[in-house]
Amino acid sequence: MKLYVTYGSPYARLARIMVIEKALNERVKIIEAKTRTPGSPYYQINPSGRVPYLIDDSGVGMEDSQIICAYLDGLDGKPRFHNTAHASDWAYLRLEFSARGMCDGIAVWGREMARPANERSPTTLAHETARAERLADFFEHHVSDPPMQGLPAMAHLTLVVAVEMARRRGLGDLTAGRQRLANWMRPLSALPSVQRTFPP
Ligand SMILES: N[C@@H](CCC(=O)N[C@@H](CS)C(=O)NCC(=O)O)C(=O)O
Repeated sequence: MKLYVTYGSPYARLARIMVIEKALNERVKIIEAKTRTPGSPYYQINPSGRVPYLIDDSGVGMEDSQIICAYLDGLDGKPRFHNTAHASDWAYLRLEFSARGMCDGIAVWGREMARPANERSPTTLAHETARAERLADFFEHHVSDPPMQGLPAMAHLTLVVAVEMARRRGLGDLTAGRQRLANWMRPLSALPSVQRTFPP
């Protein structure tokens, strides 16, 4: 299989974490894609131009970290990060999707910052910073909820990747002054799969 990524993408990072967690390193070749570049040869592979993108053993391509992570996690018939009980566990799902919403906002912030300084929108940057802070407050109150405890699932990985991206890209340390979130993050940030996929 081939997994197209960029090393700064939080969504591609989730797929890369899954490859490591599920010991698929031998089966999945990770390839860096050239995104956001007019005429990139990657557009011939994935017309949307986004990462992650997985081409499976039969040559079929699939886009989006949610489906790719679920696919990779389920290949051995023993999904660990997509517990079947979670599929109808609304307490869990609500948190997973809030984590994803947080990641989406921080990604928008990162994209804005990647533009030339004179093309950045201060309104967008302020809007996304405020969203990230509000969601960090939300998780400060919810990381001790049962769905955020125990073995890591996609909700945990998504929140870790979002908070680490905010810190790495310069939006700020969302764990500062949020002790429960900081304590909750520590063991997850220390997972070898999370460490090995830390963005450049
Ligand atoms: N919902 C998608 C989001 C993927 C996404 O937005 N990827 C960004 C990188 S963080 C990308 O490939 N951007 C390139 C572009 O928009 O052309 C997922 O979960 O995989």
